[in-house]
Amino acid sequence: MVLSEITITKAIIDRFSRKFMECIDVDTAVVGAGPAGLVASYFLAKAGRKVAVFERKLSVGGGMWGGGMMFNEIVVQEEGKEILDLFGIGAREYEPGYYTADAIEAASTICSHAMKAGARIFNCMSVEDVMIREGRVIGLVITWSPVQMAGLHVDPLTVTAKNIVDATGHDTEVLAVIARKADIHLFTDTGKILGERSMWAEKAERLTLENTKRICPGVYVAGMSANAAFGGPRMGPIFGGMLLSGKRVAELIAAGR
Ligand code: 48F
Repeated sequence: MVLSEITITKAIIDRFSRKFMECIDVDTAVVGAGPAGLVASYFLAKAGRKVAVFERKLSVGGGMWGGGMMFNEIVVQEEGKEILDLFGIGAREYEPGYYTADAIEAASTICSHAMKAGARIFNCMSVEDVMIREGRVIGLVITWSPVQMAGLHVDPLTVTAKNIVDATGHDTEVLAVIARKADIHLFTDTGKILGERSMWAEKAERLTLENTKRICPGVYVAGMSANAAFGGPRMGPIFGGMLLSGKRVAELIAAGR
């Protein structure tokens, strides 16, 4: 068989276009393919929801690959270990209640499970704005990340979603654009983003779960974004809260809460 470059080109454009077309109106759009976003997309897809994940970077996994300060091991406490076990990620007890896992195994395995469950992930796509109708966020405005990076003057495209998950980590990027551009009152004490506080692992891990919730009509927060939105502290390279937050947000969406 003689390989044709044109067939290769057509195959990629054709397959990608179909995949993308299937995701321009979804049940849930997850912004950010870090640990919280990936776990959320796994559970949502598993529950039969049509879910698309938009990730700014070329790679998925967010802050997980680098473990702590690029020592590529993560720590997970007892509560979060159930998620590692579910995905078959090797966890070793370090001291009672503290487990470690290889950061590369964790990130790649969670991503693989999310995709095999049916989630679709679009890397190199950045969410730069939202669409709002009658006080509810109904969709995302997306562009290619390299367009943003190069500062090119190119108009974006849009996707609609019944539910949006801001899993963008420390910068709460979806909420930030809502706060900047819309009159929507967030379900926080002030109605605005409260902002992340300094490192306190114990408190932060607990609060991550509490703060995982609907933050305005159409939008949920998960992972570090949830803590930053509700004024919780950061926690550093312990990941149980991130994993459980992804599961929690999927449960809330499935229950319509
Ligand atoms: O930062 P990230 O890993 O968020 P997370 O899932 O987990 C936080 C931990 O990694 C760590 C921690 C300890 O547990 O505190 O920081 O809450 O992943 C967020 C992802 O969102 C992407 C970003 O590139 C990253 O991969 N992202 C951020 N803004 C956008 C975005 C955007 N506007 N559009 C698309 N993707």
